Amino acid sequence: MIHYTGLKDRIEPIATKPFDPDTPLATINPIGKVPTLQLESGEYLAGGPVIYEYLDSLHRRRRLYPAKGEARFRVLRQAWMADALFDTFVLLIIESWHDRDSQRPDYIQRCFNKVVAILDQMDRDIPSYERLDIAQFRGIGALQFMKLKMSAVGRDCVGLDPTFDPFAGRDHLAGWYKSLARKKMFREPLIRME
Ligand SMILES: N[C@@H](CCC(=O)N[C@@H](CS)C(=O)NCC(=O)O)C(=O)O
Repeated sequence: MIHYTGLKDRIEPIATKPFDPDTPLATINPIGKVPTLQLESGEYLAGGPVIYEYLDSLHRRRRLYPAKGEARFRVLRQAWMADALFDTFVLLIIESWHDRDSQRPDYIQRCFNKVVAILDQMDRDIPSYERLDIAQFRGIGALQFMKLKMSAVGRDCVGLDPTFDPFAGRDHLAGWYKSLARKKMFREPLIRME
């Protein structure tokens, strides 16, 4: 989104490890979560939904958030689904940090069922996607994150399949992802995720 909005030179990316107790993040945002955006005024904004809408108010290209009406709330719901994919996958990552003996298989399965349900919903939504909007940006981001982490999470979490392919059997999702993810603006994250 930063590339789309042309704001790259106005934002300084700072890599941080939010779960590291020594992260200075909490001195800016008391709940210590990424994403956090510190403004020149010293004020801060926190959370993807808030930060992305703020950034969308700063550029001169076509807005990624529809201003009003049905389109706005459809896109907000789709963006929220994409966010939920990211959030649910983070829960699995956290669970994968426990020894296998102390993991909760029911909880892992519950989270993974949600991941599958979100992928199915995205697959159903895609035929009605129109021009590039915030839901599509968030969807690509969540899927890139999932692709990056799936094999490790699948290997380390009891009951998951590390070879799970989010695109298998989801032709709309696969086609849409393939056509967008190769675009330059989606291939150049501001901060490389590990
Ligand atoms: N969907 C949320 C994600 C926020 C989130 O869960 N961030 C995690 C990423 S790992 C975090 O910073 N966790 C640190 C913590 O919970 O202390 C958003 O866009 O704001």
